[in-house]
Amino acid sequence: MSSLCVLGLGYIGLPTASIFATKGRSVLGVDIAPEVVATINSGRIHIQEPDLDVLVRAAVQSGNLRAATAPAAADTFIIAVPTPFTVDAAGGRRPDLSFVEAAARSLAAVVAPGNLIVLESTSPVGTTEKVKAWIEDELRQRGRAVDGLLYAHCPERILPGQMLKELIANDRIVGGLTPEASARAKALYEIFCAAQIFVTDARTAELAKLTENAFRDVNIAFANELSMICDRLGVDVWELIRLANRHPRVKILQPGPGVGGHCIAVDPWFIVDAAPAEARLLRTAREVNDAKPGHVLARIRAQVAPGAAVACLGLAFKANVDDLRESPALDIAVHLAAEGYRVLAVEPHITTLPVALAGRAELVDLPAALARADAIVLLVDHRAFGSLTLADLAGKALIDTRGQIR
Ligand code: SAJ
Repeated sequence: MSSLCVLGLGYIGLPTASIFATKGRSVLGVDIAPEVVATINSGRIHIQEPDLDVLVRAAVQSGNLRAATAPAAADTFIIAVPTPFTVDAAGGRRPDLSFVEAAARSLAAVVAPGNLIVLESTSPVGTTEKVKAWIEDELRQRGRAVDGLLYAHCPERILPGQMLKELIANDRIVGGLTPEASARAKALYEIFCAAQIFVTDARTAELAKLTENAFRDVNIAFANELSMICDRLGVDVWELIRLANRHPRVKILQPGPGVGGHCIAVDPWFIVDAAPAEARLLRTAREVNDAKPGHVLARIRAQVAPGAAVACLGLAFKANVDDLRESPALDIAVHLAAEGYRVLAVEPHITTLPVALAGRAELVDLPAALARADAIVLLVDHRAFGSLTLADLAGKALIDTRGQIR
C-alpha cells in the first residue's frame, strides 16, 4: 500500500490527507503546531468546514491517518502550507515562500529515489522549480544524491464552505517538471478525484491557479466599482445587476464590503509581482477591492456619528464560514471601534472575539444587537441573517453591503 506524507494540516492539507486515508492509503500529516497535531490525533479538528469533522474522525479511527510535527519516509509528499505575501516599504506585495521553503528543506532528511513531491500550495510561477532546488541543496549538503526524485504542481481549487464536495467533484490540473512526474501525480489524484485531471507543465499549472483567482477578483472588482458608482448616482446596485444579468451574455457578480480570505485577495499580487508592467487590470482590480471597506466606512460615518452603537452583522470573510482571515468585515468593525463607535459584533460562527476586537467591541446575538443598535451594518450574508427584513430595523440607520435586507 502506497504511503503519503502531507505537510501542512490547514484548510487544504487536512481534507486532502484525510481523504487519502479514507481511500486506504497510509498518511502521515505534518504540522509545525503541536496543538494541531494533538487535536487531529484525537480525531478532532481545529478549523470549521462542513463534514470535515466526520471525515477526519473516520480517517484517524481507520488507523490510516496519523499526525506528527516532522515528516517521515513515504512514497509521496504533498506540500500544502500557506503562501502569504509581505508588503515592502514602497507598498509592493512580494510572495512569502518561507513556509514552502522550510517544508521543502525538511523533506531532504526523508526522501528517497522514486519519491514524488507535489506542491499544492498556491504559488508564484517557478516555485515548483524552487522546491526542487531547495531539496537538492539540502541533499547536497548531506552528501546525498539528488537524482530520481519527481516534482509536480497540483493546485487545489476547493471552495471554503463546500470543500469536501469540491475535492472530489472539481476537475484538477497537474503540472510535472517532467512527463513522468505528471503521470505519477495524475495517478495519485485519481485515487479520489471523480472529475477530469488535465496534465500540463508546472509553470502553466502555477499560473492557471493564479489566473482562476485573479479572474474572480477582477469580476468582483467590477461589481464593487459598480456599487460605488451607484452610490454616487443614487441607483440601487442590486436592482441594476439583477436587470443587467437578464442579458444572455452578462453575468455580473455581487458587490460586498471588499474581498477577503487568503486566496483571492492574495494570489493576483503574485502575478502583479512577476509581471508588473503587463498586469495593469489585475493591479487595479486589487486596488478597487481593497478600497471598498473605506467606502463602506464613509457611508457609515455619513449616517451615524462616533459614540453611536453600531451592530456589525458578520465578521467572517464570507458567508457561512468561521474564517476571519483577511476579512473586510472584521477590518470595518476594527476601524469603527477605533473611531469611537460602540461596536456590537454579531458573528454566529465564533464564540470569542478575535484579538483585534477583544476589549474594543461586544460579541452579542442578533436580537440583542437589533434591540441596542443605532445603526445596522450588514457585512456578511450569513444564512443566520437571511430572514431579516426592513420591518425588523424599526427606523434604525441601515448600511447593507450585501443587498440582503429588503
Ligand atoms: N465575493 C464577493 N462577491 C461575489 C463573490 C465573492 O464580494 O460575488 C467575496 C467574498 O465575500 C469573499 C471573497 O470574495 O470575501 C472570496 O470569496 P469566494 O467565495 O469567491 O472565494 P474563496 O476565496 O473562498 O475561494 C477561492 C475559490 N476560487 C475561485 O472561485 C476562482 C476557490 O475555488 C479556490 O480554491 C480558493 O479561492 C483558493 O484556495 O484559492
